[in-house]
Amino acid sequence: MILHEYETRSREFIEADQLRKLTGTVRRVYQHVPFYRERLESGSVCPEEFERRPEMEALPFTTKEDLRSAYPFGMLAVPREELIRIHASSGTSGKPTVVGYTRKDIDLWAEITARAIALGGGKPGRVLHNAYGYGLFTGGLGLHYGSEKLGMGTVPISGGNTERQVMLIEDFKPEVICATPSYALNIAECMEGMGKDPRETSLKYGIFGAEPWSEEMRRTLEDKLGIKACDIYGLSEVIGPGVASECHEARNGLHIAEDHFFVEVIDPKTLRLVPEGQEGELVFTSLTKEAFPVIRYRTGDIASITREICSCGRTTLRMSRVKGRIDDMINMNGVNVFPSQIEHCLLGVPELAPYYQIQVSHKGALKSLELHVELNEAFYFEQDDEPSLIHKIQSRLKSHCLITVNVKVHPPKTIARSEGKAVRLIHKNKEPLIT
Ligand code: DLL
Repeated sequence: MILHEYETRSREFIEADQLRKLTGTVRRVYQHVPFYRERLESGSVCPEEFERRPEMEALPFTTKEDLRSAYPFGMLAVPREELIRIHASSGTSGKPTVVGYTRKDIDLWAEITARAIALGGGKPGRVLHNAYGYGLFTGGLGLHYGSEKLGMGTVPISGGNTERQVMLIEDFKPEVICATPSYALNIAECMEGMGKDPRETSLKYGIFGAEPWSEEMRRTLEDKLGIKACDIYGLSEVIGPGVASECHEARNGLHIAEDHFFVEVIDPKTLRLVPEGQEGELVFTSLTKEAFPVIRYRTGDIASITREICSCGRTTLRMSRVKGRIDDMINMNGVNVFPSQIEHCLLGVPELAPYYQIQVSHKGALKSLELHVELNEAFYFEQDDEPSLIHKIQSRLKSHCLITVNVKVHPPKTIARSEGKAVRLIHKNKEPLIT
């Protein structure tokens, strides 16, 4: 097991270290980012005051909207000339969120992702097949630098051209694959289509993230590919992949890189902290970033955290897998449900392949949910069986998620496959939100 010294420090050490770094971040943003200076002053918090009484609740939140209104470089804490990398996170509409990195930021990000890869089973000398997209998205380059830093033979294949991916996996014999879970599934299916057994490759570990996925999807991927699958989390606004990642020993929650990020979990309605173990919105403050520090960034992602020490021996705080984004929560007649919960129900149905799409139709205040599922090619199925299959799916969703849905069954291989982040939730006829 490769352990970074920080990962087994005592909680007292970690918390004192975070506090020291936090006061540094507050001082820096106050001096260099007009947005934060204004926000801190309007809340009557100056860096000296925060140092005397370091109360997180006194600090302002930062939202995606705040970052968008500073487009492109308004949130930088260093002169633009000091950036050596610029990434952007694509929004659903309008301008993207732009994030910048100094040389020091890139070095520390490489260290963070190297640690994440080591947690997930990577080792110097092994080969890593990196199928996250390269480009403005932070997945490809983020994992790439970490893999090189760890000393792995890095294959910068990016996403797409799946048959070629299969050929290179066969020829280069990587032990580790990095991809979104939905793309990893696509690669496994492509192998099967080419008459190869995905369990027979050299792959031993998968490091999957960038989109919500369920425990059932983990089981499916582990079974199909004959690997151990770990979750990796991150977001461009905070740094990119590597903010938190699972260890392959326990695969039970994601270790947060607490030497670089301070985490809080809040109730998204009241904005108050929720007790440890309770689900809420993840909020991150960066502790060491130079170019693009963030204070209490509201991620929109729902998860919980625990201080319980992991069976791998690491002491760093762990977050649960992300259940989904608040924006993707579907409210059906007062019941809230996330696509990952629907996935949980569907993947346990043997007649179905692990591909689905959820369509929400809006007619005024009325909402209806249509679930598109795909038949498992390997399962013998007759047209007459369809009503009982639909009934089975509906009862599972009723009992697990308390919702009623319309189900449409599609023939094998007809639901769109993903090459990056899967689009599983589609809103039809949604009226524009008035803000
Ligand atoms: O998705 C960074 C990343 C790349 C993470 C590769 C992991 C692996 P963004 O494009 O800015 O950055 O999207 C960030 O994706 O707020 C979550 O909603 C979602 N997300 C990221 N990782 C996970 C995960 C990258 N493991 C947004 N589970 C985040 C669930 C995830 N959702």
